Amino acid sequence: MTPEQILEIPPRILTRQQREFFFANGYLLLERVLDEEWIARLRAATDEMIERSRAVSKSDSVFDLEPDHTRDHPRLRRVTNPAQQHPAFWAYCNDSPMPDIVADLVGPDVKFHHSKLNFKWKHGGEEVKWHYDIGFFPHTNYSVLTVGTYLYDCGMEQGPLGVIPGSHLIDPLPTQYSDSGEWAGYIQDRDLAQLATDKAVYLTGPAGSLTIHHCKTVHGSKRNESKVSRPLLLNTLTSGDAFPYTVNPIYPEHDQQMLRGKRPRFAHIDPRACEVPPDWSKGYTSIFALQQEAAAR
Ligand SMILES: O=C(O)CCC(=O)C(=O)O
Repeated sequence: MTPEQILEIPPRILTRQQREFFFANGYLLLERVLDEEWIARLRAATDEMIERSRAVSKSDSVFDLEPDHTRDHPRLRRVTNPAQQHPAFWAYCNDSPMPDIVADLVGPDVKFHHSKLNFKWKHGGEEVKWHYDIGFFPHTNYSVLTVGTYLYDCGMEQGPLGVIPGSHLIDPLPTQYSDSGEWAGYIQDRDLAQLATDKAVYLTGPAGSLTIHHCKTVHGSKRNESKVSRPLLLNTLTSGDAFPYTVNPIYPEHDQQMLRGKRPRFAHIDPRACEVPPDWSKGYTSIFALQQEAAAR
């Protein structure tokens, strides 16, 4: 569906102004929209995941670990597919206001693509370089977005998500391959000049706030040198009529499950081309690992 068609449908939660802001700017910050019960449930599930990580000493398909992670001092970069690691994260995708908010932005048929729980641990949690998501998982159209959920207060010191307003309207966006033709997973320095990085907006907010970014919005985040870790739960959802045409890098068991509405019988095909990623069926680690490897090369 196009933004115009979506706006014709009465909203469930968002105001018309919020919906229009998202379509014009490619992001939205919704402060404190989750109630205490959801925050407590997601925090408890996160704590359980951290406990489980103590038994792991090397990154695997669930835990992406910082190099100095230990049993006594866990340091996680990411939990991959939290929605299949703990029922609370999957319940959040189905039973919370989050998918209804997404329906106001992609239309009534809302589909799950994947989830991840990014940490940015205290005292040095890593930077995420400027990139856009749709290059990791191209779809037949761009009605694809990611909802970030702050489980704790996130200020400037914790490395909040930063977005470049309006970058989702740039076509084509710069490549995410390096000059030597290898996948980098971020925009090369020389191309950053065409983007208004000086106008980046950093989405800080109290616990229970949501950040929403469009799949073409250029975004990234700085290191967290503070004394407080920054868990950020990310869920990528799509319009029902957006179908991926490359392998889902992290093979979630809930991939393509409808969260709201029904599965459309036809794909909506947007003619704007999207650069495709490498063949993820040959392996994928995480954006942190991939960006660090590419920068080291
Ligand atoms: O964790 C962050 O700050 C950003 C993560 C991100 O952009 C991603 O995982 O694609």
